[in-house]
Amino acid sequence: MAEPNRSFSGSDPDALEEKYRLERDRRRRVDRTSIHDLRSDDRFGRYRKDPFTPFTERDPVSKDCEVAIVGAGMGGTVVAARLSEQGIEDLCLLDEAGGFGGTWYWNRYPGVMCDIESTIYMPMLEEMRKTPSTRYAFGEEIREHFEAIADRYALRPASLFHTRVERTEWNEGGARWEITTDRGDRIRARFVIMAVGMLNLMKLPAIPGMERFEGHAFHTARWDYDYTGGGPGDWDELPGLHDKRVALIGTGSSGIQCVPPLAASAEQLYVFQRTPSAIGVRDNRPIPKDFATDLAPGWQAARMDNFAKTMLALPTDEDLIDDGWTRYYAPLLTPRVDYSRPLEEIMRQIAAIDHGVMDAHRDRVDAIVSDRGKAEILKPYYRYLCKRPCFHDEYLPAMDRDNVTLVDCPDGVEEITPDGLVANGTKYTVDCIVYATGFESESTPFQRRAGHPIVGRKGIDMEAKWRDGVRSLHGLMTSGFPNFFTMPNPYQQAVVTVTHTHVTVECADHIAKTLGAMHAKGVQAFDVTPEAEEAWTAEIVSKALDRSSFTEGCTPSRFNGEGSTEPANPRNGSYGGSAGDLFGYRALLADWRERGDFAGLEILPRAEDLAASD
Ligand code: N01
Repeated sequence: MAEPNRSFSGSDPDALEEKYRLERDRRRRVDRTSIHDLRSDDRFGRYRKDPFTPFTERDPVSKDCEVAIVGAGMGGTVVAARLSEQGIEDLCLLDEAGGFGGTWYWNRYPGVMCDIESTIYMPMLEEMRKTPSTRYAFGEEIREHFEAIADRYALRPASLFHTRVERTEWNEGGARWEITTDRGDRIRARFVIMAVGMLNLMKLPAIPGMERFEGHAFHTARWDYDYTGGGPGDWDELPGLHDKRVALIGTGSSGIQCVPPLAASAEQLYVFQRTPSAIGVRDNRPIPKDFATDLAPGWQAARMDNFAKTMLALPTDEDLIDDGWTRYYAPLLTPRVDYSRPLEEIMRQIAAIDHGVMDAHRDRVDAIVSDRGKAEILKPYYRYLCKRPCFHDEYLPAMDRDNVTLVDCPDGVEEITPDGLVANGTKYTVDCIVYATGFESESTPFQRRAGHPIVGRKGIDMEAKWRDGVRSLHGLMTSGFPNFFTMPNPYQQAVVTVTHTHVTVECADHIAKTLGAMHAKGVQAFDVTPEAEEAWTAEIVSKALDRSSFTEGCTPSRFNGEGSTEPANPRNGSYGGSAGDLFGYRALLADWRERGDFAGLEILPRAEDLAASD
C-alpha cells in the first residue's frame, strides 16, 4: 500500500470532493436510524438469546457486598482485578452474558479478531505473564484472557451470569445501593461501578418484512454454530453452509471479518453493502514467545503510551506499533500541518493528506480485486475519519471469488420476503441471513446502554439527570449518586483514546486506588458536590469543538448520527476536546489522588450520615 502522507495524485481535488458529496447523498435518502428495539420488541427477542452457554436455573441470591460491578466485560473484569489488588475483595459482578469478556463473549463470529495490536489491546499482559500468540489476536484468545484474569483474581465465585439487572437504587435509610435482577436477586452494595460497555446493544435494522423470513437468520453477535457448523475459533470449515445460499448484510468491521470464512464454506454468498469500508493492510503474524523476555517491567504501559503519543502527534523516539492506525489514522486525527497559515490553506493541506490516504485505499482495491465491476463498488469515497477504518488482508481477495456476489445497495436492503431479500428492485433467494449490522453507537445515552433505571438520592433518576447532557466529575462520578462510579465512555466527559483499552485501564486503576484510599481513611460514603460537577462540565464544554462542518460532509455513519445535522451536545464531550488529552487527564487524576483530600467530594465518615444529611 502506498505511503500515507503522499498528496492526492488525482488532478482535480474539487472533482473528488464533488464525488464524495454525490456518494454521501446517495446514502442520505434512507431512514437509516430505524431499528427494532430488541429489549422491548418481543418479535425479535430471540435474536438476543445466548447461543454459547446453556442457561441454568438457580435460586435467587440475597447478599451484602462492598462493591457491586454491573458488567463483566473488559471494564468490569479489569476494575475488579485492580480492586482486589487494593485488598477490596468483597465484590459482586453481574452480567447478562454467560461468562467474562463482554463484547468478546458475544462476538464469536467466524474470523472475529481485534485490529488493534494485541500487545496494547489485551490488558494486564504483564500481570498475567501472557504473550499474545499473534500481532492481532483472534476473539477466542481475547475472551480466554478475560476468563484467565477472572480466575487469577478469583472473580468467578463473586459473579452472577445470565443475570440482567432490573434496577439499581440508592437506599437512603440503609445508605447502600440495592440491585434487583431478573433472577430475583437482591444485592446490597456500599459502592457500585457501572461497567456496562459502549457497543453493547445489537442493532437490528427495521427492514420491511423481516419477521416473515422463513429461512434461518441471526446477528453476528450471536453466531449460530449449530446451524453453520464449525465453532468459535474453528471456522476454516462451516459444513452446515456447503449447500446454503447466505446473505450477509453489512460490511463494517464485523461483516468484513466474517466474509472470508463464509465465502470459503457457503455455496453462494451475497454481500449486501450499503457503504464500502476503507480496508487497510493488517499484516498479522505470530509474536515470538520470548517477545517480552528482555523488556523492562512496565513495558505494556510504555507501549500503550507510545501508541497514544503517536496518535496525538506528541514527541516519541520511535513508532513502536507502526501499523495502519499510526500510519493512516494518526496523520488525520492530529494532522501535522502548518497551523500558522490561513485557515483555508490549513484545510487544503488536511484535505490533501486525506485524499492521499483514501486514494491509497482505493488503489489497494484495484491491486487486489480483479473483477473490475466489484472493484469499483468496493472503493470508498469519503474522508477517512467519516467511518471507522478496517484492516484486513483476506477480505478483498475473498470478494473476487465466483461464489461471492456483491450487491451495491446505498439505500440498504429494501425488503425481506419469506425466502429472500430485495435490493435495488432485484430479488435474491437465500436460505440464511446474517445481520452484520453492528451496534447502537457509543453516543447512546448511558442509561439506555445500562438498560435499567438507576435511582440516586431523593429518587432522582439518572436518565432524567443526564437527559440534557452529561454532568459529572472526571466523567466517572456524578452528584446525587453517592458511592457510584461509571467506567469511561467516549461521550461521557472522561477522555477518548484510539484503543479503548487504554482509557479503561487508566480509569480502572484510578477507581480502585480511590476506593483503596477511602478504605484506608475509613471513608464510607461520598457524593460529588454540585460545584465540582459544574466546574468539570464547564471544562468539558470549553474544549468542545463544533465538528459539524466536517461531519456534515461525511457519508452517513454512526459517527455523525447517520447523517443527522443536529449539533452535538457540548456537554457530552471528552477531556481535551475531540482527540482527547489522555496524558493531561491521567496527570490530573493522579494529582487529585495524591492530594488525598478527595477534592470535589462531600465525604461523610459514616454512610448513615449521608442519608441523614438529605
Ligand atoms: O458494525 P458497523 P460492526 N441495510 O456499524 C450496514 C467494533 N469492532 O459490527 O456502512 C444494509 O461498523 C452498515 O452500512 P453503512 C468497531 O468499533 C471492532 O461491523 O452504515 N446495510 C454497515 O456496513 C466497529 O466500528 C473490531 O452504510 C445495513 C454495517 O451494517 C464496531 O465494533 C471488530 C443496514 C454495520 O457496520 C461495529 O462494527 C469488529 C441496512 N438496513 C467490530 N443497516 C476490532 O477489530 C446497517 N447496515 C477491534
